[in-house]
Amino acid sequence: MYGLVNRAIKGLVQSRFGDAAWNTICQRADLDPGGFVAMEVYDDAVTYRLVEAASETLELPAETILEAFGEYWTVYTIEEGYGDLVSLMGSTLNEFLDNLDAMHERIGDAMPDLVPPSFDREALEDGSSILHYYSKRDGLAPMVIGLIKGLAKRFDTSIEIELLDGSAPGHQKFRLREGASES
Ligand code: 1DX
Repeated sequence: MYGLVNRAIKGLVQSRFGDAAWNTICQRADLDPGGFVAMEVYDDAVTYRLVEAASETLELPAETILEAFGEYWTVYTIEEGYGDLVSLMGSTLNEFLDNLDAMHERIGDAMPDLVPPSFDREALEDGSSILHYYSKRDGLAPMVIGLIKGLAKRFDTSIEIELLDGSAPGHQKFRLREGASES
C-alpha cells in the first residue's frame, strides 16, 4: 500500500499513545521509526506487521486498532489535503458511499499502483442498506467499520453498522442503518 497508509498509522499511534509507544511498535515490527514516504509503495506486509506490533504493544485486539485506524483515516486524509476530493464526492453519507469507486478511480489516475477496494451499496425497502465490500486484501473488514463510522461523523449523521455472515473470498457484506442511535 502507499506509504500514506503507514504514515496514518504512525499519526494515530503518536497522537493517542505518544512517541515512545510508536518507537516500541517499530522495534517490534523491525521497521525504521523514522517513517514512510506517502507516495512510495510498500509491501502490504509492512502494514499488517505494524498493526500486529501495535496490537501486542498496546494490548488491544488487532480489530480494535483497525477500526480506530479506519475512523482516523477519514480525518487524516482531509488534513493531508484530500478534503476537496472528499467534498466533491458527496454531501451525504449514502451519496459518498455510492461514489467511493469513482473516488478511487480518480486517485488511481494519479497513483497507478493503487489497489483500491470496491464498494456497492444496495438500498433496501426498509431504508437500511447492504454495503458490499470487495477487496484483494484479507482481514480489513474492521477497518471498513471504522471508515464508515468516521464518514458518518463527517456527514453529521449516526449509523449502525454490522458485519453480516456469509462472506465469500474477497467479498464481505455490512448492514447499515442510518439515523440509528449512536453505537
Ligand atoms: F469508506 O484494501 C472512505 O495503496 C471509505 O480492502 C473507504 O492500494 C474513504 F499517497 C493519496 C495517496 C498517495 C490518497 F498519494 C491514497 F499515493 C485513498 C485518500 C483513499 C483517501 C486504498 C489506501 C488502497 C491505499 C483499504 C483501506 C482496504 C478507502 C484504505 C480506504 C479515501 C484507502 O478512502 C482494502 C493502496 C489516497 C487516498 C481515500 C486506500 C491503497 C476508503 C476511503 N482505503 C494514496
